[in-house]
Amino acid sequence: MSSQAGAEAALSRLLGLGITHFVLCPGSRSAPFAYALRELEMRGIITLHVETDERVAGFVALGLGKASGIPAPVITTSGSAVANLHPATVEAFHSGVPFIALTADRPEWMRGSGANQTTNQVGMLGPNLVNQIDVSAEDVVEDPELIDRALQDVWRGPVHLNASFENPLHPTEPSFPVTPEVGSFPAPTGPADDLVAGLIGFKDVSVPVPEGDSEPVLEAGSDLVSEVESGLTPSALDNARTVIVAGPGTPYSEVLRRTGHGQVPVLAEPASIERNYAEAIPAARIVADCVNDEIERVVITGHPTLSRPITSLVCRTDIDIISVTTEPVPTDPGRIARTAPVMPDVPDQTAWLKRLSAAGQRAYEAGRSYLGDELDALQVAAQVADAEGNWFVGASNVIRDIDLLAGSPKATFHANRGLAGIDGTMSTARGMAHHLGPMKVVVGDLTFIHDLGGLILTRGQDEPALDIVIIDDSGGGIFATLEHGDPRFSDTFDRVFRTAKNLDIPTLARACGWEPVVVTSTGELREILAAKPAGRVIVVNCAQEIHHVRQRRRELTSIMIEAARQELAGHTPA
Ligand SMILES: Cc1ncc(C[n+]2csc(CCOP(=O)(O)OP(=O)(O)O)c2C)c(N)n1
Repeated sequence: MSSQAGAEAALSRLLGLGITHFVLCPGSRSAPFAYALRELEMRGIITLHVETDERVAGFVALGLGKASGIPAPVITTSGSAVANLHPATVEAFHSGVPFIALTADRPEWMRGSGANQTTNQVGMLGPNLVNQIDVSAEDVVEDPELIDRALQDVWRGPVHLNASFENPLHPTEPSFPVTPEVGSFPAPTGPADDLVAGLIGFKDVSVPVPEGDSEPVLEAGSDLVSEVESGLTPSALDNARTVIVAGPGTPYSEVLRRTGHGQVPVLAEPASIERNYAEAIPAARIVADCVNDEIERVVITGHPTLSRPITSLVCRTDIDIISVTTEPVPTDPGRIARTAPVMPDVPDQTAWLKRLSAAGQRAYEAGRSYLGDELDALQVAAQVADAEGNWFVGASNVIRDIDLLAGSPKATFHANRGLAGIDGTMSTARGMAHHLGPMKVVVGDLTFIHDLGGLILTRGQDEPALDIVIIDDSGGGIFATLEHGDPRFSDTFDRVFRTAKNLDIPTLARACGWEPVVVTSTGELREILAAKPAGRVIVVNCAQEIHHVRQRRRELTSIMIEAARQELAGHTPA
């Protein structure tokens, strides 16, 4: 059953209930709703409101419901986006305003696996709800009236409809072959008994805890468990060709450091401490792609989620995957890993490490020479990758570009990668700066807009110096790198994915007490990035044709893959 069919069936039911205002926030998992809503907007059937910050979107929806008595569903992607609906949900609950949180989720089988942007959304807005349901696209197609049943009491407060979607998330057939009918919103049925009694009809929906999630899957008494847990014998693992895949997560790094490990290649994301280790492979995701067949064991540490090649590597079922974890949700998107409480010692694999390092270095050099002097999002990422000091990096393209373009970084990169939200980025950096000292932040324009409140400083309060670099490519460039950027979806792309804003950032920055700087050349960028943080908002105008940058990213990746392959071909396998 396609996700498209599920989204269209759900929206048809909402139209049937006389609901015609919808508030949409851009995202990837929610794409089936976005395409369907855009289609309904183009056919003149609904009024669509597009917002960036889900907290704002929640309140816009609250206002629509409050004024009309008819709920305006607010649609978000998965992850922390959903949590941002909480303030409006509790207000709707306590003021009895019709409100629908329509949130997209990962399929049930991915939940609890530590996969990107995957969390427990079911129950996240409760208990301040009159009802909540958790359905798949298939459920809705089979029984569309379950939407009506779930919304029976929506006239008196908020309902959470959590809908899970499988890939593909873009349309694969014509949308709405039969134009849906718009009905009228049913009159309230009168106070329900439980409401009169002061009780809320909250229906308990237990969060499914996937099997094998909480317990390590290594059998007690197995070599690895006993050796790892007791004495950390150096020979805990045999000499199978191993890579350590490292994501952000401090406890894991402590574990790594404590036990030490041999000369083993580390495929590390920028925000993991391991990225600054000598064993970290430049252009790791490119190298992972090229040597995938040669890898015999993967040890996962932290929460790596950034790239498709690494994700598919850690999901391989034909090799040994070990997830080193102390956290409740081990990263194991393939649900196949053995888990271990501390890093097992891996025997020295110096020749293998050299082979991968050489390939990574060659890919890195090829990538950097491809970039040239053009001022675009890739150029900013490359220069940040070469910078020094503490950087807080926004989710979306910039962290992925740094991942691709960093050689041996001198800087320490921080990021909110637990759920890869674009919320609270500058605010988190401000908090960290109180401990770490002056910092720099680099974000896309939507990530900046999402956290505008974080720009406003309280009079008389000490704040460590921060510089905020904004890659202004007029909206969510990342969506152009996905299927949604395909020219056949161009009618829809700008409106519901890219969602560019009319915002004069320098004026806004000045109004909030920051010094605005607009960068228009690669040379200027280099100069300003070398300066110490000083309360600046630095706008890098990267508003070239977004599809041009998409093309450049593709060319960059294939040039880097080609370079790595050449190097590997001239190098004897270890
Ligand atoms: C809180 C939250 N809402 C929505 C998303 C989905 N999302 C991921 S990237 C992105 C767009 C980011 O745009 P921008 O900051 O301009 O960076 P660019 O894509 O141009 O690199 C969105 C909306 C998210 N990750 N987190």
